[in-house]
Amino acid sequence: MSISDNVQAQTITEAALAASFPAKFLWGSATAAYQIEGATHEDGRGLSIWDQFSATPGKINQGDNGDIAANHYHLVSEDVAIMTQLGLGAYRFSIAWSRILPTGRGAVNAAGLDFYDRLVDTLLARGIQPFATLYHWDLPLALHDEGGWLKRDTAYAFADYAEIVAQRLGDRVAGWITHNEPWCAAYLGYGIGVHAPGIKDRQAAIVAGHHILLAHGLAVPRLRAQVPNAKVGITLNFTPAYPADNRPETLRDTARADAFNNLWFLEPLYRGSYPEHLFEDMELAPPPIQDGDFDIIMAPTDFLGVNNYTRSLIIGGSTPMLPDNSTVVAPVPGACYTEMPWEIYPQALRDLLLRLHNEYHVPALYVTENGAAFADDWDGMSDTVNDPRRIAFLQDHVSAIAEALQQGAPIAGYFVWSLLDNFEWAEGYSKRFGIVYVDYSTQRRVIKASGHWYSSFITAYHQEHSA
Ligand code: GCO
Repeated sequence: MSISDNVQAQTITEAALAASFPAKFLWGSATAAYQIEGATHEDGRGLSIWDQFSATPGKINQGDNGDIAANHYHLVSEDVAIMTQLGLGAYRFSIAWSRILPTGRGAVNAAGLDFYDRLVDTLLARGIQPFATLYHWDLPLALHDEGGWLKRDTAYAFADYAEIVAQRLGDRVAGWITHNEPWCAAYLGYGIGVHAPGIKDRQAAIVAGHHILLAHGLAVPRLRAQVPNAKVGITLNFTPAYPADNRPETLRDTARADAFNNLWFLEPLYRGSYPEHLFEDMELAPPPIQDGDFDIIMAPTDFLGVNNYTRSLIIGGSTPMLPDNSTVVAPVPGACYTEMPWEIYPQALRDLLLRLHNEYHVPALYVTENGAAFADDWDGMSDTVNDPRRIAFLQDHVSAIAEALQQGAPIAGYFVWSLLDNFEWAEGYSKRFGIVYVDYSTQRRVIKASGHWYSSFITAYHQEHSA
């Protein structure tokens, strides 16, 4: 049963939906190192900014941290077996920089590389394509102590690290994602301090963002030099902004929210400049841009990773618009929300994919994250967890992707966020995004009904395509 009436395709059957996807479309799921691995003090791993941030009182809900998380570091075989059972064709994970280079640069920790090497081999042995994200927010603490993303040098350290990983994992990785959601790393981490490293300085966010983009651009040729056929991309988060009415101030504020939330990182990558007026509207100065930076940042890539969970509905306020969602109408009358609480609006994903195709001519698109947090409850005995709202969410978003595909968007794969319930950053373990439930007291995994739904959908897809 669908709870959203925003997507027209709801009424077509699951088989027809599956059939509407092209051959070789990848059905996957995604995770990130700090959110699932645990083992933060094992096998030579260095500390990251998330270890420090989580250990700071008051930063994380309930004082949670990633020390144990979903214990994936130790349960990796079991977790890959679950992926196999689900029938996943791809798995997006992230590599913890400080496992590879405990102080961010210099001596390589062989045990760290070994862990990901084994993971990649195990995936390939099960026919699951590995997609590796090199940076999902866990900057080595030693680099932070030298200034972190506020320092240009960190971008060069990142490119060295990327090369080391590529040397080892080489052409076994199907897709390389340099950075995950630079917007979050920069703005949430440096601008408003709700994520590590907890700095509250909006000007610093602009600087950090520029150096993250630079890091991406420097890493792309280094990856290609190691792996000539590498498929390289970056993942951005998007919250499409819609106007709540047609008043000029609403349209103006919607455009501003769009520039801030969606274009800040997209435009430098694809157009070689920051959105016009972005920094002015934020009442901030541009970052320190050196000659040639945009040429580096615009290094051609093979795909764009798209993370999308919700939209924002903007109403032009009488108060000056601050580009921080402060004019978002909430709640939207009649809308459904996830636990985050984010409005469920699948049409935003369709519109977004079409926009990236039509306006930015992105060569290929992967939806590298899409999913929902709900308050899932396991009774401690059953062999599944009922999560009908997550099933509806996934169905509706898959339908939205099908529509974008039909209208020409070059979408090559879909990764559900997330495989496992995990450490949801400042929210700690209170928000469950998994299609697999994790009972944190025993580390037992229980495939939720949404996991079973996804699995049967993937089976239907293969049946439709083998005919
Ligand atoms: C994100 C992160 C994930 C989050 C997810 C839900 O990229 O924001 O990649 O780590 O857990 O988005 O908030």
